[in-house]
Amino acid sequence: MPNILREKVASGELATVMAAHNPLSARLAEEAGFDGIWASGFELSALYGLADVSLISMTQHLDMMRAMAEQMELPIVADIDTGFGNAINVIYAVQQYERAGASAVVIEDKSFPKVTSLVADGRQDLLRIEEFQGKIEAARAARRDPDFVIVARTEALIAGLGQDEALKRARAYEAAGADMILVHSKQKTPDEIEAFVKAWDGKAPIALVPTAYPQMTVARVRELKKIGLLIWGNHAVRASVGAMRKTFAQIRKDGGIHGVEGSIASVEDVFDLQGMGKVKDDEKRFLR
Ligand code: SPV
Ligand code: MG
Repeated sequence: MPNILREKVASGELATVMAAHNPLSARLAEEAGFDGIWASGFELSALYGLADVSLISMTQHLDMMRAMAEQMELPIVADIDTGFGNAINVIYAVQQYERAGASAVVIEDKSFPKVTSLVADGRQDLLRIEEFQGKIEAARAARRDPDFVIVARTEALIAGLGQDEALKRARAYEAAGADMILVHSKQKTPDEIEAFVKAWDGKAPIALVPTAYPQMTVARVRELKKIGLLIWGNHAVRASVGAMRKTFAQIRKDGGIHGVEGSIASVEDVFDLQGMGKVKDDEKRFLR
């Protein structure tokens, strides 16, 4: 199967992917028209009620990613955090994720166990540049399909090390063979990221996760150029939390479910998302 994401990267187009944490949220992202799915570690951790600090195992994340891949054609960008250990762990992870149907993996330059990026005063320890280059090279060596996209993510700005360090790391990771560079920032405005994008002198396209600076729109990203991948990082789980909290509170307040009927999805809507129509057709064809 052609890697649609690779084709977009090669043609200099922008791909916009939405976070998902299970096949249902991935299907809703597909329905909304996004170019792909971000198999977010933060979202899956939250789903288990756990902090995004390397508590979820590779198997848990991989199983969910595989369940999504089995149900859709959209490319999946798998968030594999630090690669679950050193370069040896990265080799195994890349083999597993590629086989399970991912189109791309994002590996970040933090030490294992990592701490979620956007938390205030989070402990953010970065690997030595050479060590992370080894992990990128290991990822390249492990992929079977040369079109499988390897994204190197630098957390230099998140760790407060500044733009020079972020650029130095991005250049080193491109030299190690990364297809794309993800640079993350938790500044509340896009200034820090825009400065990085303007200063970026590499050939690899940039990937952004503008969660902390929501003023960054698709239109602005196109103006800035150099950006190949835009990740809406956690909007599936945040939308669900908001909707569930509101609905549950209203049911408690009303002493019944009558008040929420108009604002939640109908049972028929969920039947459609589950493929119940096909089950009924198949029953007619095959059940005797
Ligand atoms: C994720 O969604 O898991 C990410 C993005 O890696 S962030 O949580 O902002 O680090
Ligand atoms: Mg993550």
